[in-house]
Amino acid sequence: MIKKVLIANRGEIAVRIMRSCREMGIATVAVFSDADRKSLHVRYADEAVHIGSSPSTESYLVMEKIIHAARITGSDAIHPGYGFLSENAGFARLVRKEGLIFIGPPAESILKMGDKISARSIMTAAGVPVVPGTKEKITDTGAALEAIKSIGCPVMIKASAGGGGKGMRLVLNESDALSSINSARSEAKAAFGDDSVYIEKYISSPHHIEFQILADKHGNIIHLCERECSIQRRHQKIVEETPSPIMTEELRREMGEKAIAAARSVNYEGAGTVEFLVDDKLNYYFLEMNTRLQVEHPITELVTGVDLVKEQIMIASGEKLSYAQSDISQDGHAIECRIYAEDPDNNFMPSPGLIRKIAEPMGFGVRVDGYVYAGYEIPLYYDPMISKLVTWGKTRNEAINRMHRSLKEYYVMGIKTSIDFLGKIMKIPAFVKGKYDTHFIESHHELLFDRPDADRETEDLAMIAALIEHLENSGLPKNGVSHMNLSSWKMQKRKGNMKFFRQ
Ligand code: MV4
Repeated sequence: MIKKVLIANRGEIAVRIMRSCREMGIATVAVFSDADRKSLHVRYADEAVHIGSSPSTESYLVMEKIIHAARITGSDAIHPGYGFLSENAGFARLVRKEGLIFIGPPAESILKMGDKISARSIMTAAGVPVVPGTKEKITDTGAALEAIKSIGCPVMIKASAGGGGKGMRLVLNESDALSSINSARSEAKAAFGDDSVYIEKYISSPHHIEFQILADKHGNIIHLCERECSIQRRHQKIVEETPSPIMTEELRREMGEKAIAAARSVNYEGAGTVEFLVDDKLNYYFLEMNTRLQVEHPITELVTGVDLVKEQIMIASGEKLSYAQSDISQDGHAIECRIYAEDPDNNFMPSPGLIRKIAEPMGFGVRVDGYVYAGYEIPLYYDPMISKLVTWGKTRNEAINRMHRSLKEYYVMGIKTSIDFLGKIMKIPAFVKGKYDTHFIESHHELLFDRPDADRETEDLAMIAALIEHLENSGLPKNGVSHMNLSSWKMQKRKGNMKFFRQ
């Protein structure tokens, strides 16, 4: 029986996990760094332990400090969330060696999937299709060159220890092969301390589609259908949805079975995600498996009705899955937008700082997984994601329209955010039609990003001049009630709406 869980994470995911714990009657322990003293995850928890200074290498990544915090609070279990120590096999092992429950997969499963070449060969043996390419670790440049010649360009060079695009190079012509091999290997060496690579045939304009799976300690494994994650920028997902607009009933059944086979082949336990590339002819290929709860898990929860964190906790307690495969179906459609403290019109530069005011969307079919509040200062030490806005609709169109109105309701003052940028995505015809792939953002640059700075400044000046004139000419009524409320909120929401200034 798990009675108290320590959450070895911060921000929105720590709060998300605590919410499920509270519903299950489980006590929660937060850990926090200097920068997170006032973070909502600390306020939300039943207890909180300070674990060090702001850099994550001195707090959230220090295994011994997390274990110590669990000890002194009498926690039974540790939930790692995503990022930080969540896919660290050594941590999973250490937690269990200390007699605590790790709410996650066995260390062995993490290790097998963490080495991408080992994962490829295990998948092949399990009958899960992988992208055609090399089977052995390549550790010298000559062998890499040979492999590229025999597979034939275009190819992808990928780091064995990689994932998420690090140490990856596209080679279009054989003449570029040598320099790409060298740069991929040195990047891999610097990032992972391992410069071994493998080579795959390049799949052009693929979809990134992943399957959620749940596996208990009794050999039961189910899948909870797919998430379409093709809308991303530099390997950062921006918008995710389920069902995928390109999915068919038959393909879902087939890929779901392969995802289950993938999990079974590494003796998986807990919640996990099997990622696939899907080409325009609906051929699919195993890419990698994420051995953790993912950022975008809520869209699966909204259409299947399954609380994935509760299932993780029950699985870790040794219970059987509460659902059979036949209990799982998709009801309606869900979309997630990741809200970042970043400036999309300035190369997505992080925009940490004080949140002066905030109003989050509400209403039917709207879920906000966040952790910030008015008066909170977003630290510069961690990922600048401030929340995930998730909408549900009976149909895809309803989910899109609901997302659009929710983004319009979302108001944050004090920092730059990606909210307006996401609103533009909801209106792009290719998105509305569900006709997009992993090149979506770069293919719609014109519609998504502002004109050059010079233009913007001229327009800003014109608006400021119009506003000053308006303020000088309009005395507000004595009772203070006005149909024209020039609060900073409306100013912000009506930015660019010249009608407002001209009336
Ligand atoms: C590929 C590919 C095309 N062909 N592999 C990017 C992240 C990493 N996990 C794998 N990635 C890719 N691997 C082959 N053989 C294209 C990508 C890719 C991509 C994949 C998923 C989502 C977005 C992407 C954006 C660019 C490239």
